[in-house]
Amino acid sequence: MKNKPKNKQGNSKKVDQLTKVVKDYQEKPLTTNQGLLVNDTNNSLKAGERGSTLLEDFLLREKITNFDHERIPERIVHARGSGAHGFFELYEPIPQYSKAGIFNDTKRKTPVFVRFSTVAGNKGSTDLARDVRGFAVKFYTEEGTWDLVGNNMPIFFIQDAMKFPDLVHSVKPEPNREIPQAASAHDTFYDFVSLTPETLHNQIWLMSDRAIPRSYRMMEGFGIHTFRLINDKGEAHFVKFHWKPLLGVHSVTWDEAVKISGADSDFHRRDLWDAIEAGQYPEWELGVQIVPEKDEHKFEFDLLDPTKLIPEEMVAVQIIGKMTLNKNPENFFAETEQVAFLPGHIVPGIDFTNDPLLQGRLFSYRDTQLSRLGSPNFHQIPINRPIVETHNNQRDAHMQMAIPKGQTAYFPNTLGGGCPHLTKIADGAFEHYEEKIDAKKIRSRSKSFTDYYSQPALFYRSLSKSEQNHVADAYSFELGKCTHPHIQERMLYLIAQIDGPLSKKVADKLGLKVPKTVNKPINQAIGADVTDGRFEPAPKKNYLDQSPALSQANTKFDTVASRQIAVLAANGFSMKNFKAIKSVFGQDGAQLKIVAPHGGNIKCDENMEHPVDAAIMTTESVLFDAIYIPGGEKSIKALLKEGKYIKFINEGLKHCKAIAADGEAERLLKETFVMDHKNDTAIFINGKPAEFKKAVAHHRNWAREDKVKDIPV
Ligand code: HDD
Repeated sequence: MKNKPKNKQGNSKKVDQLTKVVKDYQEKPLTTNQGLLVNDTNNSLKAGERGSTLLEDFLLREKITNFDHERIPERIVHARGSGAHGFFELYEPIPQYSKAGIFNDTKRKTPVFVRFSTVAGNKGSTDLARDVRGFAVKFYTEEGTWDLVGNNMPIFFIQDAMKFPDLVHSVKPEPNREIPQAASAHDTFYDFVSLTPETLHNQIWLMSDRAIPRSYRMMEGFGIHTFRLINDKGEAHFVKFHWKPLLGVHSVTWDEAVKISGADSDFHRRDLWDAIEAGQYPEWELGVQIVPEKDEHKFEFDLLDPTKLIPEEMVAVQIIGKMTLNKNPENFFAETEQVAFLPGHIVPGIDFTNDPLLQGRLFSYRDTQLSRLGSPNFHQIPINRPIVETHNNQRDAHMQMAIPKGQTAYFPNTLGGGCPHLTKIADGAFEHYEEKIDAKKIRSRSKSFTDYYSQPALFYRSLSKSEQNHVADAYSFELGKCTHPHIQERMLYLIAQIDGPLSKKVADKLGLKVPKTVNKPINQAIGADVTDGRFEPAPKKNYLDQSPALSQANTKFDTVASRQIAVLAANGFSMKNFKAIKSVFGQDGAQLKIVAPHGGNIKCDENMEHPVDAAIMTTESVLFDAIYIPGGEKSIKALLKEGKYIKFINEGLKHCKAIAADGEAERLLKETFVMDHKNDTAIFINGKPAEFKKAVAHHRNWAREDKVKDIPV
């Protein structure tokens, strides 16, 4: 299925459209909003030098008014995010499934704008919170805009949009004291989660490494809901969308996440920006899982239930195209903040299903843009404009940017020549899929949605040993932050339904016992979705022993592209050693960064000057993927004088990173715990640069983790 196009760059139609409204301020005079030239923007107009300020001062009023209104409401969820432009290319047409132009024309380079985000934190919160990551893609297609508004986890917490405000209110800072920021580790979240067992699947993903990614560029993306693809005969297939990063799926440790939040809370935002500026364009392949309509009921779970995934081992992911992000925004506010994603934005060839979460989302996103962006004309903001022309009779409202011409703003009309006119479906108009519905109006939930335990258990079973340990640690941390034992116990009971030993492990850390039976309050809680108890959880099933695709241990480990390698060096470092490493890593896009005792330049032992990338006082080991220490007697002596280098190396060791050292660098290692782990497969003392490179591509040596628990950093 793969006929991969070359990664051609260049401006997309969307970027060309945006370029027309980009304002360049270089060599331009300062003016007012009305175009008056200004000669003083430092002093207000006063009655006398020390006198009171005059109301007449329109320059002051304009400047201050604008400033007073600079902020718009932040997104109620996903407030903190980062975006980039790029394009999507199709490998091979899929007309048998969809008539969408984007899925049929391999010559197209469909422009995209992507926004990644955390969910719970405010706009200024840390990138490294334990959280789901938003993965929202706006495709500017020739047939109109399609938004695929997904996350980096393939399932969601709740099954019905009706519960979204409750979910969000429980995870957000508690309303009486606005604590904690960007964290799920608190009573209200676990109070809600433990009373709402449908959340358990997404909850265990939240405890996994997926919730602390190494980079936005190293996460998968998922459309989550089952959507429909419609072909030109009007036939439908169910579909789930997957984004697979070409760099593989990688995460940091929780200890690192906490420390990165202090050292650089913009870590993911900076990483995305820097990679694009460096020409290391992030890429994802788009995959589809296709299920024929006739197979809708063939699964052990309901395809309309957004808390369930279709294991890739049951329905393969077919890779159909690739997305490349190749341009940073010109202005954060105008583009990343004002971009508005709506799951309701679809194009002919793509349609919805009756997933009750999706159905509610179709209302919520348009509604929220009205308060966020202030007008139903938000589609006229440059980043939100489709690349095709729009004409309709919605001509007024706040901030109309165009001048709609003509006497008529209604349909049908004769006075406007019948325009804007309708288009036949055969000529490309959108047509809803004709789904047969014969139903009673009912406020309830399908019984087929009551299996809360099978898939969290499948997920946990599919993880590697170290991933499982991380889940246990994360539960222990999060529940350890809860102050009410009844909430902790309710959670332990539910975790035990997923996996007994896991719950026991967490209970031991909390100093509690796993409740053996469900007492009445818990029973009622589990049935709390409806009062008559019809929704008792279904017994746990095992329809698949393991799904290897769910474990990050089975991701790609074949590249060092854009990996950050700290080179610990001072004046007199060995050029020969450094050159050997550089020649192995350089051509594959790894970033070797000199971390020296001071800023400016340092000299190597061949007396050449080298720019320092970071002074040790400004950086931390958690900001790097690996550590290299070239020899050079003078250099090592200087490093030995700075205690922070020892901490730097010990931390790298504890976080299971690859470490290489040559020549005199061994003396520095003797001051660290590295010498106790000389036989570790990712530690190289006077080793081969090519082997070090392989270890860096492998991301982490998780097998080390249990052996370095005693290192006190
Ligand atoms: Fe949502 C934003 C993803 C369920 C209501 N959501 C938002 C964003 C992402 C998601 C990535 C940020 C978009 C951006 O970068 O601007 N949301 C999801 C996913 C869901 C989901 C994958 C389940 C599968 N969301 C969901 C429900 C509701 C909302 C059930 C309401 C009933 N989401 C919103 C919102 C936001 C939003 C309040 C806040 C800002 C915005 O829409 O534009 O309307």
